[in-house]
Amino acid sequence: MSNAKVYPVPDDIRKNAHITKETYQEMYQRSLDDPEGFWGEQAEKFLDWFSKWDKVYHSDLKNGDIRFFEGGKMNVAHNCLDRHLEKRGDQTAIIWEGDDPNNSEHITYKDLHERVCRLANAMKARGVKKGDRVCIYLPMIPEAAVAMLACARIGAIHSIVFGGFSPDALKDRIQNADCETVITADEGVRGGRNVALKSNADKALESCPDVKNVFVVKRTGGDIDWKDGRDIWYHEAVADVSADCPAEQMDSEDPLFILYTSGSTGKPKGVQHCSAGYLLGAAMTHKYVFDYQEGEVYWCTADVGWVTGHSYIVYGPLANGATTLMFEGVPTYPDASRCWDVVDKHNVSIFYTAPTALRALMGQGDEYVTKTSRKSLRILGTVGEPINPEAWEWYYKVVGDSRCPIVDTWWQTETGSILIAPLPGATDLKPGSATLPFFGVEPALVDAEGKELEGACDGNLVIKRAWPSMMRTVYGDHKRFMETYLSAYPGMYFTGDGARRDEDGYYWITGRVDDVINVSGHRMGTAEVESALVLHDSVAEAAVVGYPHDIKGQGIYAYVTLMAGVEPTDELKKELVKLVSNEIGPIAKPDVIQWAPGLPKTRSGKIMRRILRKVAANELDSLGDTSTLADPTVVDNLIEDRETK
Ligand code: 6R9
Repeated sequence: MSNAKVYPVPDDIRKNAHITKETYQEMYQRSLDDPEGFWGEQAEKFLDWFSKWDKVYHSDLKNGDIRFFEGGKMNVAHNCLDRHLEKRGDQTAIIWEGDDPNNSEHITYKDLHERVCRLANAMKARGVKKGDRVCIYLPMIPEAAVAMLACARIGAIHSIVFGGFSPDALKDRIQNADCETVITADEGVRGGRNVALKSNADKALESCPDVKNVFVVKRTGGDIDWKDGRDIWYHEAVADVSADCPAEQMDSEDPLFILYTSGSTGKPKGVQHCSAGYLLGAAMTHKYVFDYQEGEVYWCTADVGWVTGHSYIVYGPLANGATTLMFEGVPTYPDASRCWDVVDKHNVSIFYTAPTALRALMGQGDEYVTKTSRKSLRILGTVGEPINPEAWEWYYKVVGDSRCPIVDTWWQTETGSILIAPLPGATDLKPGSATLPFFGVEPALVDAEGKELEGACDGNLVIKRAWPSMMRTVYGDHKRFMETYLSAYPGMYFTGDGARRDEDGYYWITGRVDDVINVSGHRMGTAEVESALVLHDSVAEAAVVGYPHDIKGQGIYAYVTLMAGVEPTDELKKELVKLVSNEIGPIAKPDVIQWAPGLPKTRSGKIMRRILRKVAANELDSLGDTSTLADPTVVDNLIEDRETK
């Protein structure tokens, strides 16, 4: 891959970009050499303060004590709304695109401000105050953003639970964070189907006696149960209160939100983020990584239930006074042109999505894309998993008409904002590489003993110093924070990912370290083998895991989803083995290929390799928790096919 194709920065992008090659180098160096000066300046430039901080930062990764702009007073909702009112009160803040293509809405900054103030007052009237935790269990409707900002306005800490999670998962999260207030809707709507939210919440709440208030948004008007005294119609609650609600003065380090995320062990942990540092990270990266220009429409397709929705639908764009598009539906409804239809309908300039969505759309054929205009598009982005060069090229050529740089953004729930990514006007692209670190981010690769590796190499990805939007703790469990992230390599943050650095200093994320396979002593990223497999015209998607092998230690087991209409044959298996062998080397040849009509994925679209490893190893009685899968029956089918493979 050292001879990977390079896509230089296009001239027209470079000319107007916020950051060019020269300014990137200069600012990056300064951010490491003079962090006090650098972060102080950025915090003044990007945020509005009620009063200044005492100290720019305190970073003690050994003890997990990280503070930025301590003593400074600010408010996140004020920064996302109030300060914009004078200049852009009548500008659209949120374009909401409903599941039904005939249903959309423009919400101005002024309107959003009023809605936020009203909900903030309605919560206050019900006793919600600074420091309280509020659970948000909503579909992708404007009220989700309103609820986040209303919490921020009064200093309550939100904990969003993805609308696709089960009652059990919701219950665990409400209990863990001791939430007394829940904001939900009667039903959600996705892909033409209604999703029961209130009834899920009711089930969860049977085991949550401490919940006193349940605000219910009327989205569909469907039938729901009602508990008097606890349940409140959202629209009635906000109609009853004043539209004036001063923003609480928060300290920079006061928590803004908790977001649960799964690790390799135990129950999901509540990743806790602070106010000022988090917002600075989200705002800076939104502006620079996407090269956001005044007046552009920006669309991130994530759900607000994931960190990407927090930072790049709501907080980053609104802090920058941008117009952010919020989409209720799915990319394949009513058909696979939907995303591009929406781009044309709303003149979207920047489009940010996940590789898994791209691969799915790629499998449907190019016509769904090419029949749309997409001429408003300027920048494309990806997030969530390594993007295989094949999907990257498709995104670049077919979606972007070979005009639009693709920013492959590496980051995590824990990092709060993008840490490694190209900047459109500054970074030449290599398909499949997240490229270079953002300002203030000092990545390194270490071996298993924690020894830092130099030059072009492979290793565990760590970050050597704190950055403003870094998580501050695991809610209620600082010990777990230390153990999970800061103990493996003392003094450094361990990402859990493996990466390769090439001779240009570019980073290539190879996937979670536990997804790396060791075949006859050779380390290999599952993503590498997957990328090779999907090069084949007949392959829509592939997932690769290691399994115990008598001679090699680990063998390579590949689950392959074929394009619609392709016959699975032994001949095709041979072709695929040969393809991988040609692409990477004989060492990477899959030992087993199993046809997989579907792959087990989380609701955020990540392939659950843990389960695939168990099926491959034939450890069928220890599959573990499958409740967070989007479609648990996929696993049964894989097990059935395994026997006949
Ligand atoms: C933002 C988000 C984090 C994990 C991360 C890594 C994988 C995310 C990636 C990527 C390769 C990218 N990941 N972005 N891998 N290239 N551009 O996805 O957060 O849900 O917490 O997942 O996702 O493995 O460690 P989260």
